Amino acid sequence: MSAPKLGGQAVVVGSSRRFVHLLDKNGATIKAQSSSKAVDLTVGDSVIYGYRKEDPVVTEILPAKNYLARSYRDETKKIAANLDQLFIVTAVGQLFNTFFLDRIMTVAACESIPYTLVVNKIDLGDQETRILSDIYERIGIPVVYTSAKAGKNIELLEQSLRDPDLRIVALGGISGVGKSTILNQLIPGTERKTAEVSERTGQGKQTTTQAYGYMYERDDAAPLLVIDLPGIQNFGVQHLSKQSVAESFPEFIERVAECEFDNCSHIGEQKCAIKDALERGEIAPQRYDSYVRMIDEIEEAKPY
Ligand SMILES: Nc1nc2c(ncn2[C@@H]2O[C@H](COP(=O)(O)OP(=O)(O)O)[C@@H](O)[C@H]2O)c(=O)[nH]1
Ligand SMILES: [Mg+2]
Ligand SMILES: [Zn+2]
Repeated sequence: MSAPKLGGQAVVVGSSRRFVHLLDKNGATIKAQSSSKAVDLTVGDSVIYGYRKEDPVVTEILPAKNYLARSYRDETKKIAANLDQLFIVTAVGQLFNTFFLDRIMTVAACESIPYTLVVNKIDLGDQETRILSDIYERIGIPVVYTSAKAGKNIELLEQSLRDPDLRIVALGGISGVGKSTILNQLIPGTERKTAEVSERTGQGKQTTTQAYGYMYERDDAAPLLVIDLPGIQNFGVQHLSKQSVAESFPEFIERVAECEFDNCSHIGEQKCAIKDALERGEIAPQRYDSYVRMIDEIEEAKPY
């Protein structure tokens, strides 16, 4: 009889109906049984696993420093855990959806997850998109322009991934903006892997329906986990407080001290620095609309 196998600490990189896919400290993949403990696991979670006879099982979930989550109906759904950086991917043209971008930025900011906006498909021409992306540059959000198809400026992303403090990053955005194409530029072969995973879970091969993490090898630092997030269209924010939504807008924070009331909602009040700045054209109307829509959604969910 062979010696009993030892477990240890690992990171969740994906899950299917019966298994959770883990990555141990040496970068080895472990296919663990889904136990009752593993039910609420999120990609990016750190876990302790052990062996039940020969089979790896998750025995403990370690506390996460953050969760990227969204509201869906009355539930809060976790999407990824322990993110050190979120690359919010968009594309030139119709896919540049400011409502979506502002929502995912708010959700990230509320969990203190730093984010970067990636404007992809610049090979298609980006004149009109520049007007929109400038809005984000002006309020201090880092913006990177790429063409994953032409391999353009991917090195700028690679450069930011070299930061040794990064352990887990994610690519988020609506379907079709080029997340998987970017990922495949960063880590060649992930397209194939996505297909293999999908086969196992019995889901469609083309669309990424679940988050999945891939190892990115770095010369001078520990390997980095890059999570490809599913192309979520509707980022519900009902789980957030109105206060934290307002605080997630950098262009609001620098002006709120000038509002007449400390608890100004920046919507109905007469003397409001945010509305004044909007009027003067210093705050983008798209951003203000996003804010009002999020506040409305929270008030509809909690009408008291
Ligand atoms: N023109 C152009 N097309 C791209 C670029 N990046 C991705 N695409 C295409 O956009 C479509 C969606 O890409 P995909 O990576 O699957 O997007 P995802 O849904 O965000 O993962 C595919 O047909 C890609 O070939 C790009 O930089 N330029
Ligand atoms: Mg994809
Ligand atoms: Zn105000």
